[in-house]
Amino acid sequence: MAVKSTKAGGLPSIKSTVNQLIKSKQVRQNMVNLYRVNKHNGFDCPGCAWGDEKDGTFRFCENGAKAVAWESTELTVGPEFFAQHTVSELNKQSDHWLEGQGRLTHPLRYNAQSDRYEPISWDDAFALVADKLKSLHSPDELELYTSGRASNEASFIYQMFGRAFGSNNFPDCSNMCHEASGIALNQSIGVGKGTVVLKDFTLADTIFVYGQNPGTNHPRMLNALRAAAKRGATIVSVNNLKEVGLQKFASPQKPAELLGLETVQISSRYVSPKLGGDYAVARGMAKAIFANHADKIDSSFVDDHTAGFAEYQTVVESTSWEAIEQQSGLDKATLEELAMLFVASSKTISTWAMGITQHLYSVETIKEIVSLHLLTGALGLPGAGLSPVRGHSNVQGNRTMGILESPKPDFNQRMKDTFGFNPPEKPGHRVYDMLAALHAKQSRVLICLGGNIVAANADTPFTTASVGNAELLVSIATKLNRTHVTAKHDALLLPCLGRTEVDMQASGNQAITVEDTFSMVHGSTGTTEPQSDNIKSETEIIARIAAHTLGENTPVNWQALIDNYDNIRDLIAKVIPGFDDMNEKIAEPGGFHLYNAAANREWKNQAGKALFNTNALPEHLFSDNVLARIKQQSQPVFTMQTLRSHDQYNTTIYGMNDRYRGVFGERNIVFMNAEDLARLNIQEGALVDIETVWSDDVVRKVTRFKALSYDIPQGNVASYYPEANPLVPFHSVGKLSATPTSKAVPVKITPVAVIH
Ligand SMILES: Nc1nc2c(c(=O)[nH]1)N[C@H]1C(S)=C(S)[C@@H](COP(=O)(O)OP(=O)(O)OC[C@H]3O[C@@H](n4cnc5c(=O)[nH]c(N)nc54)[C@H](O)[C@@H]3O)O[C@H]1N2
Ligand SMILES: Nc1nc2c(c(=O)[nH]1)N[C@H]1C(S)=C(S)[C@@H](COP(=O)(O)OP(=O)(O)OC[C@H]3O[C@@H](n4cnc5c(=O)[nH]c(N)nc54)[C@H](O)[C@@H]3O)O[C@H]1N2
Ligand SMILES: [Mo]
Repeated sequence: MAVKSTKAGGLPSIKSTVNQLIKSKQVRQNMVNLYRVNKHNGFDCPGCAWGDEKDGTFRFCENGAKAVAWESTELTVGPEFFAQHTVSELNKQSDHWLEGQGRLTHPLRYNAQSDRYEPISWDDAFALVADKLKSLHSPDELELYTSGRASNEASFIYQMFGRAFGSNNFPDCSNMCHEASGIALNQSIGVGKGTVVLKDFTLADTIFVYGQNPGTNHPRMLNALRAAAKRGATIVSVNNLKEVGLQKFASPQKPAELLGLETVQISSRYVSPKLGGDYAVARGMAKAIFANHADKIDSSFVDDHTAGFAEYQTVVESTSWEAIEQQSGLDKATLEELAMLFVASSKTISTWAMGITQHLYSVETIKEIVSLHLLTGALGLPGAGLSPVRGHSNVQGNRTMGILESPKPDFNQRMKDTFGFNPPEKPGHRVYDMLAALHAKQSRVLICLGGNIVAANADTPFTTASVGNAELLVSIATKLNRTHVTAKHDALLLPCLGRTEVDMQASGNQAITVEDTFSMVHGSTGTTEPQSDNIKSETEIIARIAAHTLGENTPVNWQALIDNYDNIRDLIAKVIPGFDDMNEKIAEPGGFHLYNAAANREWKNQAGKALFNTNALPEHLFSDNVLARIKQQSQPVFTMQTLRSHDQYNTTIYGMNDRYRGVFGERNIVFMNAEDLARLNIQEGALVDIETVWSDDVVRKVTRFKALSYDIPQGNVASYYPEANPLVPFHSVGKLSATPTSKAVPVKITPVAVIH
């Protein structure tokens, strides 16, 4: 059994933070950086999207510190490095090694003959992109990918450039992440975002945390949960495996807790459903509410604000307990208890993340969670509501700025009014469509505003082939990663500033803005001097590509936008609702909150009402043809989830440890239930091969993973992302979200034969 840590946070997390800073070889500047993180006049933490009161207090978390240290390393990779290594050689290195080489400092162009990245001037690079784009047969052959770190300013001009060029192909990391949340919330409550703000966590009586590991991925959320637990709020964790951070937490900011003298019990109840079983969990809770707590149904809220109640009641009551228990893996008594906790107060918040959104039925599952809130009216009240906890620090802002494949007509109208061109109306590509189009060579140019699509997406060989097909691959990046070394034809690697760095333009050091998971928009100003004069801001790179490409047809003076980002914000104010007087509003400490209609009980969806989920529970969590293959297997088939270790930021691997889960020095791990290990006759720590069971005949396999016993339901296993991505079939995506089902892959596990 992996020896787990017994609590999250505390002294080890401070030690680990400091170690990170020392290893980054820039201790002094890093301490200054940490001090300025998430403060007014400082920069927004490039870690997660959790919000903070921007009241000037010193706040950081261990993983935010890692993100800052990783970005502000003094190590660099310039032309000499690339002269020494061919791209094929680099592609043999690990993700950890590639990024660990340091910051990119020089624009580079891939030379397929020499198989090397070679220096190019910025002007030549921009001209090259412009020439290639002008040669395309159709704007649809261009793909514009975005990862969620890009600022509002960079995202806004990026989408404006793409639309002026004629494309709606804006795949982004949300397509692999919270897509289902946006779709489900838009349809059911008319706003694709969470309805609560940080303050609500101080008022809630009950907090349900579904499919999320905040101890690692949103450590600042633990402060909110800790405070809630201390004042007696009930916290219920619904998680497939036992996560230390959701059990006990010692705050690094409280001396007694830091010294290990005191820890706070976070969850008062912790249940572990089967993977994908949350739909049935929420359905079971609803069934128990109808049966045992009908008096807690807020009928005036239901009557005034919702539609579909009667059908919902019918479909819930007709779902059998047998089906609910079988699919959730939890028994009726447990679900009745959860229902009791849920109705105990209408000041209830539900939060969720990837354990909910990366499944076949994610959209429906979220609608079912929403329905519970509609029953008791736990929505649009202080201390009550829905909180999808976003990943990347500005992924929500990207969407607000128009990074999406199918904008609404009123957005297009405002774009037209502001810029004078007709934006394309045909829906563009999401990540899934983009990779399919590149695979089929229908798309020809891929521009990546950050991220690492090759390592991040499913089915690594398929994704690699797709990206390799790009006739021109343009990566705007801080560090070298797998995507860059996947280039096969022409490619540019354009080094950009990180959020911690000074972005000096004609009018001075530029602030950018971001939107956190609570829809708070605030400024961020870098404080570290960039490692090289040759690194440009994302905003400038996009503006120059746009200026070169659009030429005389340009709708704006790009140089003016580069000189002063206030000018970009003035344009945002014209196009995006809620951003009027943006420049004045971001000058306020803490920034401003974007109005959320659902939080005010106004329903902006088609029905004009909050909608109950009226779908029947699916019979199975895999589609029929996959199920047929599963049934043909002679050996047991497990469901695998792929998750993050404590030492990584998505595809960025900081280190090889996963402290809270007791794993050190390695990542090719599969966590299994001890009974399953015994059943397969696998010794603790033995090596196994893992192979996907799918409806096609493609072999998807990873080899020599170490099997460790863990507190996880029988039949379920867990492995780290991105190492396990080759196992996730490309076409295995959420029914309505097209998000890879990274938390539910059917696999068989075979011990590696030991050769004596
Ligand atoms: N340090 C750090 N911070 C991060 C990131 C990072 O990689 N490192 N990534 C950022 C990004 S982009 C995102 S989206 C978020 C991700 O934040 P999380 O969603 O917390 O990330 P995962 O590691 O994917 O964890 C999924 C959790 O859901 C549980 N789970 C999996 N499947 C199921 C299920 O079917 N049902 C239930 N009930 N539980 C399930 C897993 O056991 C695990 O605890 O974090 C953001 N913050
Ligand atoms: N199997 C499996 N796959 C998953 C997931 C999973 O849980 N399981 N999670 C999915 C999720 S939630 C997400 S969000 C995606 C993440 O997908 P992406 O967002 O594409 O990937 P990241 O790893 O966050 O991107 C890291 C790279 O971003 C670049 N970078 C870092 N900072 C900056 C910056 O400030 N500017 C620019 N331009 N570049 C920068 C660096 O070059 C770094 O290598 O992965 C998804 N993939
Ligand atoms: Mo994410």
